[in-house]
Amino acid sequence: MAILNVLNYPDSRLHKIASIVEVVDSEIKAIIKDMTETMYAAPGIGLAATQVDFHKRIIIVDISEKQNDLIVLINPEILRTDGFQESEEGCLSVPGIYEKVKRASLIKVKALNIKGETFELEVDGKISICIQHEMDHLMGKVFVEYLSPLKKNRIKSKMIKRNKKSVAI
Ligand code: K1U
Ligand code: ZN
Repeated sequence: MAILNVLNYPDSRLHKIASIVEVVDSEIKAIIKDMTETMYAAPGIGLAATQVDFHKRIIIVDISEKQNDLIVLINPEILRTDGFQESEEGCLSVPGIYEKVKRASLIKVKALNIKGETFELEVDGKISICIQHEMDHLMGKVFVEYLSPLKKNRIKSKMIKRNKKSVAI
């Protein structure tokens, strides 16, 4: 297992569209193991393959406090949504920035698990927000893109300065 590098916003690789996983083979299982280690080490409650520069439709989420309730979603598809909720989101690719985003309240999702079996999940609350956030990453969308151009550009400038500093150190 390995801790992978998480891409920092702004980075053009965060805007790539992930492709479908054709077969859940050993390469896919290995990247999922590494993503899990990376998410738990960060720590985070979700991670999309896009964020570790692997452009296949894979996301993982675990909103439990004890990091013992991992859900792997391969080729996730939203089947149904209901209602709206607004809450503060963070992102491992935009560290230290938390902003309110409006999303669907309830989602019904279909995906493959790590064994390549199809399953469905109907969730609301925090896990629903997290899955929607991670699915956006697979489409090349970072949560700051929901904000006003003014807020988004302020965050972008802050991140560029911060990224330059961390390269210099
Ligand atoms: O970068 C990511 O996609 C992960 C992100 C997931 C997320 C958080 C909040 C709302 C929507 C999606 C994070 O995990 S940021 C870190 C975070 O929120 C957190 C970390 C440790 C404990 C509790 C929360
Ligand atoms: Zn994110």
